[in-house]
Amino acid sequence: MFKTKITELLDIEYPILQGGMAWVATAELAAAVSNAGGLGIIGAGNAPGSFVREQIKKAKELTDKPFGVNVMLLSPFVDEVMEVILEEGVKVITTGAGNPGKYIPKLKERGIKVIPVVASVALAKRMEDIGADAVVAEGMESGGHIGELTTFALVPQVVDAVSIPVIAAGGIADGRGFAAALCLGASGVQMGTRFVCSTECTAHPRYKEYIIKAKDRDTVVTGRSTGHPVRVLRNRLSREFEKLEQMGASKEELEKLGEGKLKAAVVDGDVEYGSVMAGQIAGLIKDIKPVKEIIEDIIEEAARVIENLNKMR
Ligand code: TUI
Repeated sequence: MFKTKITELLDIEYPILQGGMAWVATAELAAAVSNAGGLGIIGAGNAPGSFVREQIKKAKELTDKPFGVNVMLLSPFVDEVMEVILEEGVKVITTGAGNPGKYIPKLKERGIKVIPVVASVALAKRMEDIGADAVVAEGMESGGHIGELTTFALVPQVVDAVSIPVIAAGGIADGRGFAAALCLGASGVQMGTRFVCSTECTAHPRYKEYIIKAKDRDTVVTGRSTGHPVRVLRNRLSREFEKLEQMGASKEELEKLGEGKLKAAVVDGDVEYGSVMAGQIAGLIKDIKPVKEIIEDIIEEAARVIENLNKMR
């Protein structure tokens, strides 16, 4: 029922990608998503090439299915991570937080599928022009580094502007969101926060619980003044960040405050003074369940929702 250009392009069963979240999207989570019929994606984040190589090797042991790597373009290790991706024969990459243009020719030459995450029509078109296989159109409902537009406004505009398949991201965590994304013209979805709250996700239990406890208005965007806005769940760190930003703190001061804080939250479970990146849809997520169940529930609910569309009107 949900065969799309994305299931075909990536040779997967369901058009569901797992966001390549730094520290959170480990080989274990990525392999679980791929084994369940989606596309699992290892998050390279700010990690060096050697760490990414280990993760790729581990994922290869855990699944025979295709999986991807997300390259965070603000990382100081982008060049070596790209080298590792070429050497390890990774089949698909996504990129985030920037323009991957200069890397695309070499990746394409080696037959690697390139799917940049974009937050605007202009970047989507540029990516199509230089050979991207698809784009993820990510709305500002997402967790972590975000753009300006909402998913509902961004996705149909990107769909109309490019001919390559579009994957919707931001604010999607159930079958209704999945079906809505398809209605907007997307060929698939990418979800982050929903997969954090999975059994297989290796993030600290307190990180997962903080998402489960979150209500609709519990995320805030910090770092707008630095040019790198980041959506997180409100806590002591976000309040301190906001206070410093209001006082007109320099970019350097703010960056220093943020240093190591994502790891503190994800690995050490410091949900008060760590950076608990999560999307606005956190308020909808009420349980931690196996990846396979998350995906199957979404597909089942979406099928039901679509079938009921005519009856509801
Ligand atoms: O990249 C993400 N989400 C992320 S990256 C990240 S790590 C980080 N930590 C602290 C500060 C900054 C990053 C945490 N979450 N999502 C994909 C995404 N990319 N969302 C928005 C964009 C984006 C925004 C602007 C992509 C390109 C862009 O402009 C580039 C251009 O040249 O126009």
